[in-house]
Amino acid sequence: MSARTIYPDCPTELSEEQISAYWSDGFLAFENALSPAEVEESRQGLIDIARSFAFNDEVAEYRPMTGADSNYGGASFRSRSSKCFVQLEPGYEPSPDKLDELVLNVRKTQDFQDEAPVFNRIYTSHPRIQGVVRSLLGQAVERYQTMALVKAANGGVEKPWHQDNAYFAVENMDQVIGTWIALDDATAENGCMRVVAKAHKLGPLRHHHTFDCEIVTGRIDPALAIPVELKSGGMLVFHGNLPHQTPVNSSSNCRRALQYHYRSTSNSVISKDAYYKVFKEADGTPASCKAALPELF
Ligand SMILES: O=C(O)CCC(=O)C(=O)O
Repeated sequence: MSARTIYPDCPTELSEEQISAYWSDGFLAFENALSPAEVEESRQGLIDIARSFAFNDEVAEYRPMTGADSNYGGASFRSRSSKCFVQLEPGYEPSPDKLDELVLNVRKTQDFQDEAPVFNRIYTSHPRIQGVVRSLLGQAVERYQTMALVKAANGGVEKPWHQDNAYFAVENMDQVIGTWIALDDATAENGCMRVVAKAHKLGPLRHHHTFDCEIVTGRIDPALAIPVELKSGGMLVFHGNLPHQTPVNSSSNCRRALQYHYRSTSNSVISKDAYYKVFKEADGTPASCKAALPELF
């Protein structure tokens, strides 16, 4: 078994060498982007959101599970006052008297940045995270999307190979950056991020819909995947076209992460239909998640 790569501590500004490595490999990884106190506050913040939304009809609307065999089929609680929602693992049946269990079975919390000050601070003004993003996108940065991803212990589901730009709709695909921040030590066993270095240079790859939106077989070689194992507080920064995946959590603890996306201000969001014409394969075939399943995106 090869030793875990130890990444450098997260700086507040990238060196020229790090910037070139990002454009060449499609990603960079760092330890200690968040302090242990910020990690702890974030973990607690996610638990608080789930507990305050769950079966609390004034705060959030409950939508029961629609299917156990789709990553989008889990039960959810949707805020009545913001866009935030908490989606549970597919197949998990929540119950109002089992909230401690429910918080361990969240799969995704979306648009959560305004639900606790710590999340907004990390998204908008954290010196290391903003410093890295601005080193790559320039000073004029727009915030694009927030998600927190939990992989439940003993079987939390796979997020299959995809490019985040397949979900988005921007004019310039090079100007979208994802930051993925570990809130637990992320390991190959519990479902850390895996990436195919340099594959962002392949451009848009066709996605189809299986249990989730994923790159069709044969476009990338998963055998080349690099597991990006990080200590809690570490951060992966990746290009919007970089294929990535997280496997099933086969450990006995949950694996939590925050994911914030940014784009440069000059990079406009366009309509999904216009994006069909941008996010396409070399032969012109529309390749985005909306092209794969129009009704979901
Ligand atoms: O953290 C994960 O499990 C997957 C995150 C991801 O790639 C995504 O949701 O786009």
